[in-house]
Amino acid sequence: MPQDWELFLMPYKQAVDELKIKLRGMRKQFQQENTHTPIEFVTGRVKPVDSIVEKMHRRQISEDLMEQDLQDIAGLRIMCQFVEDIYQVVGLIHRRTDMEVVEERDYITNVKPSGYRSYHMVIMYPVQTVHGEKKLLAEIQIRTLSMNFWATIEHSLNYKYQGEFPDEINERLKRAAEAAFMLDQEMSAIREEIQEAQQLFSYGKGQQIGDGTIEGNQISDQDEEEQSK
Ligand code: 0O2
Ligand code: 0O2
Repeated sequence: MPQDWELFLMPYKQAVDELKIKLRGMRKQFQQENTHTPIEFVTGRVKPVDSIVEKMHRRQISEDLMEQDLQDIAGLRIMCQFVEDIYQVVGLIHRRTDMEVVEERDYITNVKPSGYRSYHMVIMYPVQTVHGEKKLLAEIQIRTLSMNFWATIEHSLNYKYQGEFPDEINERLKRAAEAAFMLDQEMSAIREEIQEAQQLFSYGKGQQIGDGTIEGNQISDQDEEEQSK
C-alpha cells in the first residue's frame, strides 16, 4: 500500500478538480448559446482511502494492479434531465481529445439486478505533474436526476444492511427503480414541451433592459451557483 496516501492521491484529486471544471464548462457553453443543456449538474470525489482498501480486499486486487483495476479512485458524476441527454453527453465525451474512453457500461439498457441504472464510462486522463505527465483512470457515471435519487437512497440503505436487504425492502427498491424509470419515460414523452418552456424561462431571465442593467440578474446568479454544485 502507498506509504503516503495523500501524495499518492494528489494526481487523482487534480484530475477530479480539472474534470469538474471541464464538464461544468460544457454546461456553461450550452447555456451561453441558449440551447438545451444535457448537463444539469456535476459532482466529483476522490475515493476515500478506507473504501479503496476495502474494495481491494473484497476484489483481491494486488497493490501493483491497484491503479489499473480500481477504475473509480477518481469519480465524476453527471446528472441529466432526460435519458436522451445521457446519450448526448456520452457522444460529447467521445468527441473530446483531452480524454480517452477505455471502457463503457450501459446499465440503462442492461439494468443491474438491484434495479440500478446509469451509464458508466472509464476514461484515461492525463494530468500534468512536476515530474511530467501521468495518465490515470477516472470513472464518469452519467444518470438522470431520477436515477440519481434512487441510487442515492439505495446506496445509503446499503450502509445499514451491508448489501443484504430483507426481501421486502429488496422488492420495494426494485419497484421504486421501475417507478423512477417510468418517471423518466413520462418526462421524455413531453421533452420538447418542457425544453421550449425552459428556453423561454432562461431567455427571460437574462433580458437586457433600457439602462443596460440585466433584469433578473440576481436570481440568475444564484441559480447558476446552485446548479454548478
Ligand atoms: P458521500 O459518502 O456520498 O456523502 P465543489 O466544491 O462543488 O466543487 P465538492 O464539495 O468537492 O465539490 O463535492 P461535489 O463535487 O459536490 O460532490 C461530492 C459528492 O459527490 C460525494 O460526496 C459523492 O456523494 C458524490 N459523487 C460524485 N461523483 C461520484 C462518483 O463517481 N462516485 C461516487 N461514489 N460518488 C460520487 P462525499 O461526501 O464524498 O461522499
Ligand atoms: P462508491 O464509491 O461507494 O459508489 P463493483 O465490482 O460492482 O464494486 P465495478 O464492476 O468495478 O464495481 O463497477 P460498476 O458495477 O460498473 O460500478 C460500480 C459503481 O457503480 C459503484 O461504486 C456505485 O457507485 C455504482 N453502482 C453500481 N451498482 C450499484 C447499485 O446497485 N446501487 C447503487 N446505489 N450504486 C451502484 P462502488 O464501488 O460501490 O463505490
